[in-house]
Amino acid sequence: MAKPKLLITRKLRGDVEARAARDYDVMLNPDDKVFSTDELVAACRKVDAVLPCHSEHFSAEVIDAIGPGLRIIANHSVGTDHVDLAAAKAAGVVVTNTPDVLSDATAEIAILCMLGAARRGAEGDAMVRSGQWNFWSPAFMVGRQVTGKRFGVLGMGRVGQVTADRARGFGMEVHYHNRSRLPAHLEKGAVFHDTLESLLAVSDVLSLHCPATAQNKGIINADTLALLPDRAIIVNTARGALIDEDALVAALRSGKLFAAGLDVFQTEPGGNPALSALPNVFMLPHIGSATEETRDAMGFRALDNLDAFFAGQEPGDRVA
Ligand code: 8YV
Repeated sequence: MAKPKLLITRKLRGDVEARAARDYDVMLNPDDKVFSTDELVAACRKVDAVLPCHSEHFSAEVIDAIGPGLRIIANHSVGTDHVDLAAAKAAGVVVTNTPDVLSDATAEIAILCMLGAARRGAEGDAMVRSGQWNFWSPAFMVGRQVTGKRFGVLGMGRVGQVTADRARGFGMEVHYHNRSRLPAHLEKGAVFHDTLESLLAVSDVLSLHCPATAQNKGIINADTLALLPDRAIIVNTARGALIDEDALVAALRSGKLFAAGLDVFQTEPGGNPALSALPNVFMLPHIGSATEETRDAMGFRALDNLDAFFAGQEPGDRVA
């Protein structure tokens, strides 16, 4: 039987591409070129399945333009906001994601962002790197300590739960808001808040771990930032769309926020020059899941979903 035709849109690690080439008639992208929308549509028209990253956008128009040949979008990501799930469902295209396998890596980056923000990591690094470190004093580069502070988690899914575990390791008290309260064995003593407002009021550090659904877009804005304790710290490793960046810049400039640690931005790649201009922002280029181990695990998980689909089974991580 002919192998299913599979497009892998971006360059993945060697073992993942080798497994894909063994089991599929695979179209790779060895130069890691970013597809234009037209190129994405044209390439997807030639295959039964696509394994994309969050960098490829499957809007309703794109799904419609691809037409009936494409049977499954097996994402190499936990987030699926780059795919119009309703349109995919209506077109009979199955969609999967890669949950669980990136929770540890993303939690590590969230903690890095928190510490980088609290301890003025960007400022300190820039000073030493640029040769401008010519002074030391006990009053110099004083940051905020996270020990004993309240760690607010917005979205207590898998990444939120692991990040909360890591924050407990720093002696932080965990609070969270989620659509529903977790059972005690997952909550692990964290304080549940049934409203966002109630969580914000106690979050010395607020870490975002919710998906960028239409409802959540801009959930952190001038009104919600005002509810945080003065000199709070914001960490975002989820999606840039969750934050109104103009409001964030204003809160960082005014001192309402002590600092922010950001791995994601409204504009990616690129970021936001107004945020880059602020010394109290610690920034990374969307690398939450970028470890050797996790990249392999994400690729294999996406292939597991494809294997199940083409074996006539329900893929484990079906989201549409
Ligand atoms: C990935 C992500 O880097 O999984 C997600 O939703 O944002 C990141 O882990 C990216 O999507 C890789 O495809």
